[in-house]
Amino acid sequence: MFRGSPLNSPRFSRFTSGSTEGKTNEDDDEFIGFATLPEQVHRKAVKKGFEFTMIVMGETGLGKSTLINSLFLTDLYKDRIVGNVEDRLSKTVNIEKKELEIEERGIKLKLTVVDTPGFNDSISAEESWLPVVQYIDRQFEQYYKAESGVNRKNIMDTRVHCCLYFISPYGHGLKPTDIAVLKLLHNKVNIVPLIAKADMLTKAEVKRLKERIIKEIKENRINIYQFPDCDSDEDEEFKEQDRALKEAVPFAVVGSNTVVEAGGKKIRGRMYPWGIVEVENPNHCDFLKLRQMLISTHMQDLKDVTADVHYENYRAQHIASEMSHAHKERGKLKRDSNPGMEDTEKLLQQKEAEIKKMQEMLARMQAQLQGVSPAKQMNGRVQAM
Ligand SMILES: Nc1nc2c(ncn2[C@@H]2O[C@H](COP(=O)(O)OP(=O)(O)O)[C@@H](O)[C@H]2O)c(=O)[nH]1
Ligand SMILES: [Mg+2]
Repeated sequence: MFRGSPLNSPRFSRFTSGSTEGKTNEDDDEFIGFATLPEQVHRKAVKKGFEFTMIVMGETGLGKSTLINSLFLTDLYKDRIVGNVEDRLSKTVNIEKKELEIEERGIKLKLTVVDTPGFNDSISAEESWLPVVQYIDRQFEQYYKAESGVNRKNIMDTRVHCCLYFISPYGHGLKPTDIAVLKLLHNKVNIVPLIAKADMLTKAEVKRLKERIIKEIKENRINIYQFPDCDSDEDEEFKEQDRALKEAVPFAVVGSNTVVEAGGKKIRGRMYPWGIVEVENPNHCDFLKLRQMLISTHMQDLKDVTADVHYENYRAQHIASEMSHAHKERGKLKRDSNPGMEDTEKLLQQKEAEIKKMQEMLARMQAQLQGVSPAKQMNGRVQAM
């Protein structure tokens, strides 16, 4: 009858007794409820969806567009009809944004891949990489404006979270152009270095080139994306996977737009007279490691580093330049108003000088008048007459 009474409710009695006996499902009642916070965050994030943007950079002809296609545009969406990629792929001449909405188990991901023409070692190289740097800056600028605006609720985050940087397999490491471009980019975006067309190299050559590149990156103080440390309480398998991932940098990749038959299976690969290089075979290249890292293990960290380090960097610089601009303007204002002030002062000084002159004249005249007797004055006047 009085089931609603708090005194009689099982919840109240459990609270006071603290007994752990006879726990039932109703024990959940004991919680205030904030344990559902992760769930709430999750639900909200899921509703909003996730956004991730990456850009590719490096010399032309290193297989950037091919790798993008291999990574995302076709095999991730087996149901999607993308058409024959080989036909569509031509030399990239402009910065091209490719957007994809992916949904997996109800979770939406808006993936943007920015393809760039890359550069070649010609004199006009700067002309080709500068637009990329400007593109990255522009996304920061847009975000900054949106963030300082009135409607901050639904900001579209187009900031670039990752830059896949392609290094030639033919050289002996980084070229001077690579170093210059990387230095322009490294404080703006997470750089993930790749050895392009790894099928051109033997296993030993890949190993040597990787060591060389890492050494040169260090020597030139280039900041590439640092993989976060693995939690010590993770299981051994996870730790091993994490170690292997870190050791694989720069990832040696192979891209292909063709599906070939191997052992009765259709696989993405490159067919040579002596055999097939399989894109998704971990013994052939690091393609799978790269894709796993980007999509399933490090996407959120790449986003966090972008927001906490690169964007904050931009924001601090932007505010500093705004302040110095304001400072200059104020200085200019003072200087601008100076001539006016000087003019008035000069005028005042002139007037004062004139007044002083007249006063002196008056004083002299008075002195003259006082010094001369009235008679003389009269005489004078008479004489003058
Ligand atoms: N050997 C080899 N060739 C590749 C690979 N990826 C792309 N290619 C070829 O390299 C050429 C240039 O590729 P593309 O993707 O247009 O290069 P981008 O200029 O960097 O975008 C094309 O003929 C591709 O078929 C690769 O992993 N290995
Ligand atoms: Mg291209």
